[in-house]
Amino acid sequence: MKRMTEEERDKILLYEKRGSVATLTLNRQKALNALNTALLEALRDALADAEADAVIRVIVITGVGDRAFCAGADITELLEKSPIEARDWSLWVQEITSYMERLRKPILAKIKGFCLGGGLELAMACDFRIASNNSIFGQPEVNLAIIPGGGGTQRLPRLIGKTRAMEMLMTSEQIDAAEAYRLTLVNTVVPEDELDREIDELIKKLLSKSPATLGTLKYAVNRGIEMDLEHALECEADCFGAVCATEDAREGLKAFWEKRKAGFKGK
Ligand code: CO8
Repeated sequence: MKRMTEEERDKILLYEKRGSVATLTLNRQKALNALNTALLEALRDALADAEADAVIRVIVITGVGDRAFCAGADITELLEKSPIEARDWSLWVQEITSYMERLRKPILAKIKGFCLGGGLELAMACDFRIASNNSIFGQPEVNLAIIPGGGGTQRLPRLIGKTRAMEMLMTSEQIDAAEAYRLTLVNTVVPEDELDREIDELIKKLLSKSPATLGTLKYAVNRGIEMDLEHALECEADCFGAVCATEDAREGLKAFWEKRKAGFKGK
């Protein structure tokens, strides 16, 4: 597949680094930020850049404008795919969402407006979903006589339970932010004008922790949750041992003992 130039990527995805935070903004406002291949490629490349940049400690994914975080996969592009191409594309999208879960930095979805189909699949691969009260969530694929292909059939039941997930998937029911919060599909719902402040407060909390510890914690949760309990607990113990070997853990434990604020270096 042809690699995009930086200039092309800048148009379809806004990628901004400020201090320790990288913000990736889906920038297809006229198409309600629908995910086409070019946008997904740009997203994957920006995530890889943010992962490799040691200064970056938190990643925020959002959509441009007030109407949509993302209205799903680009339907015009889907029309052109043969069944084999569709299967390969689904696997490729799943690789990106699985990569987001493996990436050892917290990823926050900042959601306003529609968060549908592939958009919800993208949000579900993030570690936090912070939504404005005008957000709408759903997996409307069956209305198009297709099914989710970016992890929705698996991550939705894992996040909210099989009963309501099956209902949302089969009926294409769209739910508002309050219901999404009730189902624990999102972490927080706030009025739109408080969204930035809410995100900033969360980022502040995350930046006060050891980045190495948060990375290992994310790994333990995302790896362990797919294992049987015996192996998951072993995975947790391995991770526990690994963080205890860090300078930050030494500093954290020592600072508690010395009744002072810890200073973490990410080592
Ligand atoms: N793809 C392409 N274009 C879109 C999409 C989309 N998913 N959604 C909206 N648009 C475009 C519209 O075509 C329209 O363009 P134009 O102005 O040129 O006609 C523009 O965005 C604005 O949309 P509407 O005029 O429809 O705005 P409304 O306010 O009337 O409706 C809705 C908003 C309800 C969000 C409506 O646009 C809609 O239903 N969109 C489709 C939602 C949908 O079905 N999403 C699922 C897509 S399939 C999918 O995601 C499968 C995932 C598989 C793999 C994972 C990939 C990441």
